[in-house]
Amino acid sequence: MTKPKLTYFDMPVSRGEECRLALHVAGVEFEDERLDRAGWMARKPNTPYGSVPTLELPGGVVLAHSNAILVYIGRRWDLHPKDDLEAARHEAMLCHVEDLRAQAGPVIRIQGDAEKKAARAQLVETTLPAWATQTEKNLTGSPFFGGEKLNVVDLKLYMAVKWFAGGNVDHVPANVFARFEKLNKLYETVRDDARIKAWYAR
Ligand SMILES: N[C@@H](CCC(=O)N[C@@H](CS)C(=O)NCC(=O)O)C(=O)O
Repeated sequence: MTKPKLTYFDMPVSRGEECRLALHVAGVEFEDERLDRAGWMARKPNTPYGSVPTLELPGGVVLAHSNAILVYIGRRWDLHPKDDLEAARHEAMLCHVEDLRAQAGPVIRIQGDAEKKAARAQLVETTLPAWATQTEKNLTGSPFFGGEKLNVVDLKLYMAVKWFAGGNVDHVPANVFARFEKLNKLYETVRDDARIKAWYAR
């Protein structure tokens, strides 16, 4: 094995997609392994933490947990600050996105129509604005989190906003984050970056 292998579901979303984007932006040639449900169930027991994404490196080490993978990619290919304190600030924001997923994920998985609608209304009125307000409080750079340079944290924030901005989540308006100007600017700047466009044009 000569190339790193990124393993995730065959979907352009969430933790797997942000790691793919990080490798792509870093200019790393990688194997983009995409599993279906059956493939995943067979593989799950042999992954480090029973979850994807994983990043297998030449030499056989398998990394797991999206934030660890992103920070590894960022450190190795200059998409994460070298300064320890600034790096910790970026890592806190990576955790903040995982907090959003921990809160919103279970709501999105609710099935019954009435219950789903009520839970998503709560998401729109409370959870998402509270999360975005905290995000903006810490978003001191422009257009990216750390200023003028795109880092892995920006890719993670981009995927978090894209989850809803795509307009694909019933009962959550696509513009739910639009009034959060700094976050929205970061989202649009990542979206319009030539490297990101090239990834989606493949
Ligand atoms: N903290 C982990 C969470 C990983 C996680 O929950 N991954 C989901 C997909 S996004 C998964 O593996 N789901 C399938 C399963 O748990 O069997 C990370 O950041 O990577």
